[in-house]
Amino acid sequence: MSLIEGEQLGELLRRARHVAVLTGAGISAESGIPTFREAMTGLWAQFDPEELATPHAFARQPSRVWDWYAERRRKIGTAAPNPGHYALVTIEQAVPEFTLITQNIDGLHAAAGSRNVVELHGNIGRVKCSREGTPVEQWDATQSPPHCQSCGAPLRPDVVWFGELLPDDATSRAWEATAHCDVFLSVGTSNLVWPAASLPWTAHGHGAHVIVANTTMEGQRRGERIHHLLGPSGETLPRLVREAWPSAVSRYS
Ligand code: BJW
Repeated sequence: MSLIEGEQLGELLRRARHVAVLTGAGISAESGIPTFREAMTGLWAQFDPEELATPHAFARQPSRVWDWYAERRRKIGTAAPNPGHYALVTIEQAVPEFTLITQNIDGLHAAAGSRNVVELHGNIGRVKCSREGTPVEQWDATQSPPHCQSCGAPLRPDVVWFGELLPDDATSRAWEATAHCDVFLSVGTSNLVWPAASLPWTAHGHGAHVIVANTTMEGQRRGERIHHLLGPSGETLPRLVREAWPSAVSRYS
């Protein structure tokens, strides 16, 4: 584990030229959105991801998959960003270069005011044709799933399922930032899903300091230039920002 803590991590952040951040479901937990893999509370405790978040599942049970996403879209629609999201906005405003790479599909980083956001796994607010991939603005909410008006194929959420490739543009922006940042912040992710899981260690391999913010050390690497902020990111990130920029005016202070 890192030997530098608190104020020294703040100093590290304050001196950074390019900060890259990878967020996962944990950063939105304090906004009331369940994570995926935590026993009892995670989304996957009630639903098997292999049954729902795959193209195969959608082909077999389109209505079940569509309804699951419709319910999550409704829940996300009532959620608001939390102090962890706002802390990242403050960092973006304070450092010369900043890239926020998220695995989340909830849109809460943009809602908080983050600007340079890379959505690796899509966005639940968008819907596309499952055959042609064309974005669809309006659909018949009484159907499950609704169908494409142009080709008749079922519509699906514009998210990345297991076995699917990540969007090209998001992938190149994420890997570019990862290779060039000097501080990489990994927030609220179990680091189990590839290729996103490789990003912190790719940054580390290029010489970056990696700060891991999570409620648990489970599954997280330790070593030189790897630092841990243990606790809910809605508390640890604002504290880190206050240590870096004591006078920062923000939504959470
Ligand atoms: C807090 C907190 C608080 C809680 N504060 N922290 C074998 C080996 C290696 C790879 C593979 C393999 N077999 C298949 C693969 C590839 C596969 C993969 O990685 N599978 C693994 C399960 C093994 N990956 C893919 O298929 C990807 N595509 C790909 O690789 O293409 C090339 C390829 C094609 C074909 C074959 C092989 C390769 C695509 C992955 C797409 C993932 N999609 C999902 C669903 C998105 C849509 C939706 O939301 O429904 O993305 S799955 C799900 O997991 C979602 C998440 O973005 C993603 C990551 O989860 P995340 O965010 O880390 O959440 P959790 O719940 O796991 O963790 C929460 C964390 O927060 C925990 O650590 C908590 O402690 C912490 N926490 N509260 C701070 N308050």
